[in-house]
Amino acid sequence: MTPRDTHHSHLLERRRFLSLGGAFAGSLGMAGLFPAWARSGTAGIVHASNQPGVLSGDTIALQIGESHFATGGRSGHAVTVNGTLPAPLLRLREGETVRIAVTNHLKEQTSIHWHGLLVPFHMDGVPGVSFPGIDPGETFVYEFPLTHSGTFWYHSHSGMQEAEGLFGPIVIDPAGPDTIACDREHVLVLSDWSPIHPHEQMRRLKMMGGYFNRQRQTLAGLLAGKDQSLADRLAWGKMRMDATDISDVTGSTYSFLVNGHGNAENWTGLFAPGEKVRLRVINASSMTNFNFRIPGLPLTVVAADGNPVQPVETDEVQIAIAETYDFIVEPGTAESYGVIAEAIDRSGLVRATLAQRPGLVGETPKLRERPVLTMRDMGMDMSGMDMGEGGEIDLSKPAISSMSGHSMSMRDPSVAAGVKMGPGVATLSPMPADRLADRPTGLESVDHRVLTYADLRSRDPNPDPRVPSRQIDVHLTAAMERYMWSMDGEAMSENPAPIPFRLGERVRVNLINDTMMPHPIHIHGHFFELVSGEPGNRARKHTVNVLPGGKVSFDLTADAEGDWAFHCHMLLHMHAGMMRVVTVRREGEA
Ligand SMILES: [Cu+2]
Repeated sequence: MTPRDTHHSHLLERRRFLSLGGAFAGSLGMAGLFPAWARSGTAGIVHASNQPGVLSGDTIALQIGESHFATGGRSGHAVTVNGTLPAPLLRLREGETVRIAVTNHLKEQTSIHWHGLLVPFHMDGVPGVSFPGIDPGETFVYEFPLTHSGTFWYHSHSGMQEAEGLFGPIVIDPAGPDTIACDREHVLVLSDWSPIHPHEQMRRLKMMGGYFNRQRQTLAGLLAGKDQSLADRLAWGKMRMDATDISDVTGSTYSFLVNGHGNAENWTGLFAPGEKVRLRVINASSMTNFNFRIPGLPLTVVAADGNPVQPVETDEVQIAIAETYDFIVEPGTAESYGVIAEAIDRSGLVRATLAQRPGLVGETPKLRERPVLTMRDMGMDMSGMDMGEGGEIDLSKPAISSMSGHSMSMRDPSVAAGVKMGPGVATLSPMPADRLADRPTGLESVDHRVLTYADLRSRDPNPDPRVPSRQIDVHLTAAMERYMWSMDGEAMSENPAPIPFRLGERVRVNLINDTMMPHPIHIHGHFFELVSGEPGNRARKHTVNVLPGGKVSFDLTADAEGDWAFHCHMLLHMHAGMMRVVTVRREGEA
């Protein structure tokens, strides 16, 4: 590039900026829309900062209101905190107590839940479970001690406000020096945003389960040898399932965003050559699990759901809704890298950029082939079965008949004693496999390293070494065609009995996915240990993505008295009923 060219491109960049400024001037103004850490070209977040959009100290005020939001040519209504999407970063310190006054300027009730923070249950922010909610015009003051450090987030637990933009990051610094060393930090909040109101999305999905799925298999595709074999396809068709139903609401509806920026806005985080950069990545989407990667740059995972893990290097991580991961990356002397968050159904991606200076655009790979589900995703564990000659399944025959001698009914109640059978339970996984060591959906055969849950080992020893005294099964159930989602066959609206825990008891919870979608299951008020590998340093999380047809076990110490929400973090699934209340009571109390 000649100096003249450089000058020219600067002019272009400046003109682009001015025209963007013009486009937004009528609504909110660009600067007003994003907190400083979320603006493109940010140098990152720094400790004890007074950056605009970072709220610190022991007294914080959040104003919840309506704003206009625009990205990539789509625009519409948003629910925001202090006028921004994402909401301001709360940067707090372990060991301190914080008071957060939340004022509701909406015409409907609101609430804020502090996702992953261990707080007293009446400060947990779930209307109807932990407190009454915040009515229009009211202010509710949350007050709680900060008992642990890490990367977390906050979001509304009322209506569909989370999908409309009410989410923001929380960084809690350790009381002592941070043991995860780095030269610079960025926060990346991943989200999905649609100008179609979530209630309208729900209405359309109820009418037709696959409404937003524009990737259905075609006869032409099958004849051309793409997708599943015809036999598989027929077997699936008979069961009224669609192997491309990976996500309910897809890129045809959503704009995928990094810190509120789509591809055109290209959120850029800066680095200097040779630096170790910590990326605090939060999936604040309402319905999108993301595959996260930085092509050409290995990711060293150093924390999951806020808790430090033994560093593990990988190339790609599926970040389920509501999970957070901290990565260390070392970009060296390269000028820029593309940061890619691809929706797991491959209906779209968002690219942000890590760069030495603003104005560069990271490499953007093409969307990869859409994933197609397999028999394992239907809850059929083939590993222990006699498959006949050569141990292979005969795919020329319909799946069910090729497995003679085994009960392969997809709705046999004897495999799920605790499930209330009814129209809301279309299928039960006949042989759910523990899938913690499986690569997640769609990443089974990519030709680089992929993180699995089994790779995660806690850096610090688990606090409660006891073996669980009992175990419970919780089935994730659905009738996808009718858009009915439940736990153990009962939707939350049917008022199911809460799941009771005794204060202090240690329980193993087996989550069994009887559907063909992954469900990110979240429990409030507790961390749990994933049952994978030797005990002692198991990964401690607040959310776990249960792969289709599979199962996940976790051990939990019920050490937080009160009532807690326990639910799928796909917002529309939670609203349809995949939720329970968990009660933690002292011995002898009802
Ligand atoms: Cu779900």
